[in-house]
Amino acid sequence: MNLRDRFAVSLIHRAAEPALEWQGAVYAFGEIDARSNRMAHALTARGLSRGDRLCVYLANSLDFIDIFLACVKLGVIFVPINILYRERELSHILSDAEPKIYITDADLPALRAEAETKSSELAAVDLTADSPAALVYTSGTTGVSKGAILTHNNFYFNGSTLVDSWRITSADRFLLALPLFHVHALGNGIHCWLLSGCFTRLLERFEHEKATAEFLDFKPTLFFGVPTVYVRLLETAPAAAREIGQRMRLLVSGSAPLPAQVLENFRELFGHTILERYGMTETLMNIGNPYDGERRPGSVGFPFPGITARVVDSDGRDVPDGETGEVYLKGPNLFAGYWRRDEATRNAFQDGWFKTGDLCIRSADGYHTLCGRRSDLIISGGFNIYPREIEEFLVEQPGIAEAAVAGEPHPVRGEVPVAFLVTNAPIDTAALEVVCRANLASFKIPRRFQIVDQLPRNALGKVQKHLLPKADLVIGTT
Ligand code: MLC
Ligand code: AMP
Repeated sequence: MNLRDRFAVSLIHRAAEPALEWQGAVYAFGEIDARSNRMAHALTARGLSRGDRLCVYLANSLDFIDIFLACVKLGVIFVPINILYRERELSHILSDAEPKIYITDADLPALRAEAETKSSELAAVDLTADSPAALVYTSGTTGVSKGAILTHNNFYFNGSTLVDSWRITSADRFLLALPLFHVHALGNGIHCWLLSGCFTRLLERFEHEKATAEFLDFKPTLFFGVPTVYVRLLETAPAAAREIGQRMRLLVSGSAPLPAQVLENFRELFGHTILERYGMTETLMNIGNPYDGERRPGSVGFPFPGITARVVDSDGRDVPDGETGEVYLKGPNLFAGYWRRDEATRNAFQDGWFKTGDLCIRSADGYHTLCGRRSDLIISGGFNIYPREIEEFLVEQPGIAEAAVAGEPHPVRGEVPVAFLVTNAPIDTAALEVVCRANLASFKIPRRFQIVDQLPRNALGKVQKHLLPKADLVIGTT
């Protein structure tokens, strides 16, 4: 069965019930269905058909949902792009995915107008559970962003597993504030909404200044956030936090480590224990704390039903409980490979197990605790940053001979990137920041630039990032 058939439980069988609130207007499931059918005709008229790629560079909106559902129904491969990306990052994705259509804000008025004239009936397209539904770009340790091919069944398995595990029903009220261009909101958010039939309020983005008001106004029972969101919510006044907590059924955190102290402080303030889970673009959700039973601070819990996790040493042999190893995974959640990168796909697997690159310890009672990564990936506010991409950009700039980018702890974002530079001419770090801002997504801009005489390297010449000096902020011309 493909996703269109799966979504019918809500879009068709609950057609008259309220589905989505967007910018103050409420849309029934039947309207969401009809809108996406009309959009599908408009896209077909523009020449799109099954197997073609369509890129969107859009903030959260009803249009985003219309276009996603239209793609699902047509068998068009949906390629969401992070709206914080700049030209350099965009052009890589556009040349790699080779979309037939690329939609930005500027295209929406015309596309909407074209859709409005179309039929709200749509014939079925021949699709299977294994048909590709989306390419979601994720960077590898090489710094080259690769498109993870996610199938209809990957999304269905993930969504239905979460609906069951987290007891999501049509009685829930779901506040969806994360960006739809990543799998957290797309794979978990959209799919839990449509598979459960819960009523959802979609926000354009999470704005911490407005968060309390949104919670008090919408009265959600269900919420998904990244750790930065929960750190921000700790600023909520105690009376409001209690009121929000009383109505809430479940708050889930993922995409980056949730500090145990944040979980404890949140419990104190809101009276709720956040459920932390672990996922990846290539695998969707893997391991999660139990709905019933202990949600252990700092741990991500047990593999979801149907998923097998192993913790292995560098030779791929299982390590005993209590010892650190890499997480290997198997299950219907695993992606179908990287788009047009057979070698990278082969390297990502060993004997059918997906090698996550995440390090973990399993306790004797089966709880998994993540404790680092094989690569030097930085996660800032839930957005991934591959240092190599920034380093390559920095050494293209005049005066910079070598660059090393590392993560530095940050109280709200978790980590922020900082850059260490070896220069061969005087450089103006303020001007450098401006150049970075014009070319890289905002969360990738190094928060400090520190000039050093040399980078610490091991005998093989590899930079030893843990030996980089603690940075002092360098401002202005040096
Ligand atoms: C962040 N910014 C945005 C934005 N999110 N701009 C537009 N739209 C958005 N959706 C920019 C701001 O302009 C600003 O840029 C900077 O980011 C920080 O903004 P802020 O207002 O101070 O936000 P803050 O309260 O710190 O919260 C940031 C955040 C954001 C939590 C809203 O980090 C975020 O949306 N994170 C979610 C990422 C996510 O969904 N990851 C899932 C990946 S999937 P400037 O230039 O001023 O700094 C995955 C698998 C899994 O990992 O397991 O889920
Ligand atoms: P992405 O490539 O954007 O899908 O990010 C996936 C990565 O996010 C994983 O490989 C982990 O390193 C990290 N991640 C996701 N959830 C958690 C979590 N709960 N705790 C720690 N790291 C996490």
